[in-house]
Amino acid sequence: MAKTRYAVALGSNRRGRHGAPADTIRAAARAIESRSLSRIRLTPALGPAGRSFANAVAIVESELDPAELLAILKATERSFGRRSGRRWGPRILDLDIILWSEGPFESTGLVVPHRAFRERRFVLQPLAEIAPAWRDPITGRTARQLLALHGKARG
Ligand code: A4P
Ligand code: MG
Repeated sequence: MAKTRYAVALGSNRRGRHGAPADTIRAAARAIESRSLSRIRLTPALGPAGRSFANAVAIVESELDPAELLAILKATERSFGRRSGRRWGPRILDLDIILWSEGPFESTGLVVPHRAFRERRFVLQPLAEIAPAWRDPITGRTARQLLALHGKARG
């Protein structure tokens, strides 16, 4: 396959072998050979995860399909020390595929675009920063529009 583009969301709310959450995000962006990384923001935890998160979005170019890329992301999470455990639990590193340049993809539990990204400011803000014109293939809205709508929905 020719090179395709991905938007990958990175999150961390526990120290790991690479240091504090923001250092973990920077090291993870290098590990997945991302072309560009948004600013890293500290965001309050959504849900019962507790400690606040460092969050960012990276752009990755790859010939892999989404299922193959997810396998690499999971291996990276493991190499950073994340153990599988409670969903939503504190984690050293969480890597989610948000968007793929080739459109929607679904296979064995993997859903792209990520099901929840339109409701998550901690994803929309960095996404709109590094890829404002990227269009969500489901709603037809750009990242910038989704961020603006999110702001309105929350007043
Ligand atoms: N999966 C399905 N679609 C995708 C996708 N597009 N990208 C499946 C990645 N994975 C996808 O994920 C569980 C399974 O979801 C994967 O094996 C894959 O087959 P996981 O990463 O192992 O588990 P998780 O991270 O606990 O679940 P998930 O759904 O990724 O959690 P969330 O929804 O990401 O929530 N608050 C702030 N402020 N910032 C955060 O980053 N993150 C969470 C985690 C909660 N609160 C947060 C943040
Ligand atoms: Mg995840």
